[in-house]
Amino acid sequence: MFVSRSRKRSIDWATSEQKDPFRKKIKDEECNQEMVKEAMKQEEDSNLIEFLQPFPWQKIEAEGLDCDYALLFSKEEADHLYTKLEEEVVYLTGDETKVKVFGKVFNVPRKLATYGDTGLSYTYSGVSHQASQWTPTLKYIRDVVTKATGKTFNFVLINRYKNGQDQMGEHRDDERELDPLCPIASLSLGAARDFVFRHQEARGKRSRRQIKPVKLELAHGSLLLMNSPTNTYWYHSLPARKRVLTPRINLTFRHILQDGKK
Ligand SMILES: O=C(O)CCC(=O)C(=O)O
Repeated sequence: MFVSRSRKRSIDWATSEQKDPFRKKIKDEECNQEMVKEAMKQEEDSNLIEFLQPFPWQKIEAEGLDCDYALLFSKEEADHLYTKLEEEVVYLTGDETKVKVFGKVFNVPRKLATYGDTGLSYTYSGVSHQASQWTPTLKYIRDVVTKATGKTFNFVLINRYKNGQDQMGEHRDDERELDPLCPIASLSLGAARDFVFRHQEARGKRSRRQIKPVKLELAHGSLLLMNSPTNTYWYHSLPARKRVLTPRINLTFRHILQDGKK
């Protein structure tokens, strides 16, 4: 897989067995196993440190809104992951591509796919989606996101926008099955797109309060963490943008509670 950030360590395997092949063999094998374990642990630790350090997180805060944003992947890595996802991800078809809003059924203006741990499903805008098994690239990205955040995720919702005409309307990710303590980790690949948060009391013409929307541009290779309680108070959307001519893939990693348990 694509592990350009990890440093490879080498171990000197030879030595003692060559010097005394019979009497020391078993002892040396035990010793080698210890060395392998230690080397693997060091490799894991060094990967973790490298993933935690290279990118500065940017804090985005407002009343009831708490997000973190960082460039997780370099352009080269992000290009590679985008290409792999284009090969691997199978998007939903038929009724599963529809959403129900106030009892009416609409086609979604983008493509959707759902992957995750076996047996998980997620009800999104009134339609339930079964998780397909993680692909190698999705697993890799999930693990990098886990290393960067210290959180574990068992599900990913994938949205593919063919160009700026595809979009996502205002909504909150506040479904009952989502673990409220786990942030939603949103990874973007492809065309940069505007992303808008709007406070629930500042929506519409007759809104009760005047709270400025929070606007960001989600870049290629970026990760946005929506921490609690953001999705309680703020709606988010990905508005249409005519000037955007190329596709974008967005992955929102989530932690779904199985039978109401973490
Ligand atoms: O594509 C995006 O950045 C928006 C995704 C989103 O809002 C969602 O999955 O709930």
